[in-house]
Amino acid sequence: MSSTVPLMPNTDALWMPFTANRQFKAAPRLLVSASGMYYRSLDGHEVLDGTAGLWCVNAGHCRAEIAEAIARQSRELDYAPGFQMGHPLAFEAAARLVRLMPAGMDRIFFTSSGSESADTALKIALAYHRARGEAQRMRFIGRERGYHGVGFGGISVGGIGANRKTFAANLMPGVDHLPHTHDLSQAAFSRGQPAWGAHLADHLERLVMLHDASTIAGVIVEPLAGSGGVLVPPRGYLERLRALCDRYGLLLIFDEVITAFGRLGAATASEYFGVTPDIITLAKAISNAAVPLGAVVVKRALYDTVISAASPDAIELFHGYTYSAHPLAMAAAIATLQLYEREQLFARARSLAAQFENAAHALRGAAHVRDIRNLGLMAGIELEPLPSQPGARGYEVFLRCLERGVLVRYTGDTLAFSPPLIIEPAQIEQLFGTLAETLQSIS
Ligand code: PXG
Repeated sequence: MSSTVPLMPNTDALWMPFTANRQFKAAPRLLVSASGMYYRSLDGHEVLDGTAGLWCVNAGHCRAEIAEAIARQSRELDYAPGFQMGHPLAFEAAARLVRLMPAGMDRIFFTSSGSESADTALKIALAYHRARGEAQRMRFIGRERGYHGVGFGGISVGGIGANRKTFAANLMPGVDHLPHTHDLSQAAFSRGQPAWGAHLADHLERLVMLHDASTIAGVIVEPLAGSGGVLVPPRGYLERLRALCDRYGLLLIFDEVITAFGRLGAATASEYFGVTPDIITLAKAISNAAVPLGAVVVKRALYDTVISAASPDAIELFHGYTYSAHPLAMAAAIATLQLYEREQLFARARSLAAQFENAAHALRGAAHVRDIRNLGLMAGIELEPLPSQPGARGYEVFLRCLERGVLVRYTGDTLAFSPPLIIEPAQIEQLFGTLAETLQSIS
């Protein structure tokens, strides 16, 4: 970590994302370095990272192997065009990624973010149906409280009202939504997957009746919804979605931007739940967030269908990004995947999950807590909102925890925990212990 003390910069020029800019700039919170489980703040405090950045730094911060791979690559090949040209690391990264994916899902399209992955997945689904001669399958079914990034495709299938309302007039047409699965009267304080709620998948059947299967391209859900408040899928729910998609010829897209790479103790949520979709979107921990990177994983049959529908010399999919398979991102991904394997971090997450669950659920009965949800190394603790001030209590708890040296996320009044998978048992206790103290101290 740097020994010189950085100064508070002038904050005027930056328009910050998903941030209350004026509130932040009145009292900025700056992080200046990081290592392993900890950030260091501008004012010199260590902060335990209870969120792996934004659910993305699964191997912990500033890992030397990843940093070195990026530095080496930046000197050797900084950039190579990805259209009609290639470089070896792109193929190597794709091949390595395939080894972690469910059997048969072995074709990879690289993007630079989860938002790009979501929009790419939707476009691939459309291209697939068109290639099969069913171009009229253009509708998508998303889910309330779902988050699929901030592209127009992603906010259209997404189900977070605040992210949609400003742009409502220009959302993608032909989108409908399943109900979310959150119902405190039925499933509050469930440990792991709630026993209640599998029947909510049957709303897909209702939507198929309404729109007709022949107009629907696919269904996109997060297997476990993160940003919407850590909503764990009810037992049997994903299985039912899969069966209905099969029955009606709909592609099932799992947005695994948060859930992949060990968060649940397996390489993917698909593997963890034993439900294989047709398309998986990835980002975040794919490169340990050290360089922006996303990917879309598709079943071989989908790839083959799209590829073989075009004449042999033709571009099969008119889609891609300047930074698809960027050499630095490829180097970071390869080093990251090697690190996950060498340190067996997915198994580590699995072995810590029971302690994590117990530590989270120990807050049952603490002041203001109205629900606790968890799976793997992910937990959501939902607080009673302050009267007519939704989100205010979540924000206050976030601030007070930060003062106590622990970074948590809040989404509305739900606190979200998703630490790096290298977390130590004592740090798990610190995480939830700090929250317990904080809850006791606020009104
Ligand atoms: N899909 C899912 C499931 C996500 O969680 C995205 C897509 C978009 O990824 P990009 O890389 O375009 O941001 C995400 C991102 C939070 C939070 O605290 C969550 C995300 C991003 C920022 C904050 O809930 N998820």
